[in-house]
Order: sequence, then structure tokens, then C-alpha cells
Amino acid sequence: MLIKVKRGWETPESAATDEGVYLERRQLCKAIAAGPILLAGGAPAAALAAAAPKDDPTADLYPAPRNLRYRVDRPVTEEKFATIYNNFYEFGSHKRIAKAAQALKIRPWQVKIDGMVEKPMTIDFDTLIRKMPLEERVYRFRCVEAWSMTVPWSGFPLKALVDFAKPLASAKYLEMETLADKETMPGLRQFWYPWPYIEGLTVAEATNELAFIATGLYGKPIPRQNGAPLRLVVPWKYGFKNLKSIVRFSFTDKRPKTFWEVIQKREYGFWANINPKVDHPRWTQASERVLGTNDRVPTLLYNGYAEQVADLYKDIKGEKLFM
Ligand SMILES: Nc1nc2c(c(=O)[nH]1)N[C@H]1C(S)=C(S)[C@@H](COP(=O)(O)O)O[C@H]1N2
Ligand SMILES: [Mo]
Repeated sequence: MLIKVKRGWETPESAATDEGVYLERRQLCKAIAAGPILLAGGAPAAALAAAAPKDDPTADLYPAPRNLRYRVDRPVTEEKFATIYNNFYEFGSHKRIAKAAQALKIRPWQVKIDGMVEKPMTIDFDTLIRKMPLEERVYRFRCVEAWSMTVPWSGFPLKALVDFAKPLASAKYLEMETLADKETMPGLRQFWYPWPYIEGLTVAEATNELAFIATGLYGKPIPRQNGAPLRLVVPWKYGFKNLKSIVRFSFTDKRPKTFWEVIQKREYGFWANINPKVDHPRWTQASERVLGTNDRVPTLLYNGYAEQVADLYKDIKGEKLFM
């Protein structure tokens, strides 16, 4: 039994996470069908919790305390769907890469922090994570291909890493890079893709309260197929911005050339903010299929996070913000 120091936003029942509670919550949501739903409490959560992999050196950090500020009025996607239907082109350009991704070597894992920072460094993931304030957040997630899910990520605000990195005032963007390892990633043989997978945010976006680095999923260390040991989560942007298995955070004054932008700039831009009224050139973005169900639901502006992020864009003119 883990004893944790309670933070202000923590309630007793939020200290543990498990699929059972989510399932129960799902039923609850179906029954109520409208309005914000409180997290199910009172279930013997700890007793139901699935075990974290014992050989993971961060296993003791999970489940992280849930931050109740970040919850949504949608049922949480069942773990089995979020962990078998994935996009991770390094392991193949289709959705069934979970098995192949088990080849990913996640220890030792070095993270480089460089570019326009006070002091460039390379830090071991296990050292880094223990310097960061871990919590759990339930977020919506919307892929540009018009499927969506709702999952509990564990991790820390990207802002905590930015503060730790101490960028210079001249830095305007944060460029991030995924591991590119030919030995374990068969997708890299598809040489026409511009490896490594690069993504980027403005520093203002990176320090927005919603920008999150996930190290866990469903109250356990994050599975390889979902981007172990650390991946970006920016829920107001299309899925492809949420790069996986990050090895480098680099501060720069030049806008990064992102992976999908290099492949097809007319379809996948730098900003990629979610907007149901701005269609993809080849399909509508008005609605989305809910992963693991036959439901289609309307897509929301900024994926439902306008309150937190709309201000970031109010002074930006002449940019394709929703592409
Ligand atoms: N390195 C890397 N990160 C990636 C991708 C990828 O192919 N490679 N695919 C992206 C896309 S298109 C989506 S929708 C999400 C999927 O995340 P999930 O598999 O955890 O649901 O990962 C994103 N991050
Ligand atoms: Mo995606």
C-alpha cells in the first residue's frame, strides 16, 4: 500500500486508478448521459488495480495522484482499446504495432535538453522523472483521422520540464524528437519518411497548463506502443502532434519542421489545432468515431479545451491554425 502526501486537489478516492473504476464510470455515464460526471468513488479501487510491471524502475510512482481539475464528461476508453489500436510509424504504418513495439528498449533512456538553454544537458529518464511533479489527468484525445479516445495519463506538466531546462528569453519554440533506432524500429526501413519523428510547439504552448508529458497510462508506466518512457500530450491538437518516446527537447528561435509537415504540408501543418469547421482536404473533421464503440460524436473546437488555450492564438494572424 502506497502512502502519499495529499495535495489540495486530491480526494481520498482519487489516490488509486484502475480499469474497474473506469468501467463502472462508463456505465454511470451511460445512465446519466448528460452533464459533467464526477469520478466514481467508493469502489475498492486498490483491490482491483492491475499490477504495474515489477521490473519497471518507476513502478513505485504509480498510480499517481489524480488531478481533478482535468476530467471530462465522456466515458473513459477501455484500456484494451487504447493499447492495441495505435499509431507509431517507427514500428509500421498501420494500427497493429503493439506487438512489434515491445522491441523498444526503454532502459537506459537518455534525454537531451539543448539549444537555447542556460546549460545544455543529458539526463537519465529515471533521474528526470523523480524531479518532476507526477499526477494523473483524464484528457480527450483526437486523431486527425477522426477517431478519438479519453484516457487517464500520468506524468507531469511540460511546463515543469521547461522550467527545469531554463530556456533563454530568445527561445521561441520547443522542438522535440523521437528515438530513431534502426535495430529495433522496422518502420525506419521506410526510408522515404523523414526520420527522426520531429514535433514542435511554441514556448507559449509548451508552458500552457494543458501541455503534458505522459510517463504513465491507466495508472501504470506507459506501454511501449503508447510512447514509453515519455511522450507528449497536447489534447487540443490533433494526435500526430503528440510525439512518442522522446529523446530530445531543444529550444530554438526557428519554427521546427515537423514530421508530417515535411511529408504533406497541405494536410498536416505545424499548428494542427482541432476545429470541427475546418475539414481535412480529404475528409470532414465535424465528428469523430469513439474508439472501442460504434458511437460518432461531434468534434469540439480545440477538442473542448478552448477555455484553456484559445488565448494563445488571439494575436496570431495569417497562419493556418487548424491544419
Ligand atoms: N514517434 C511517433 N509519435 C507519434 C506517432 C508516430 O507515428 N511516431 N503517431 C502519432 C499519431 S498520428 C497519433 S494519433 C498518436 C497515437 O497515440 P496512441 O497510439 O498512444 O493512441 O501518436 C502520435 N505520436
Ligand atoms: Mo493520428
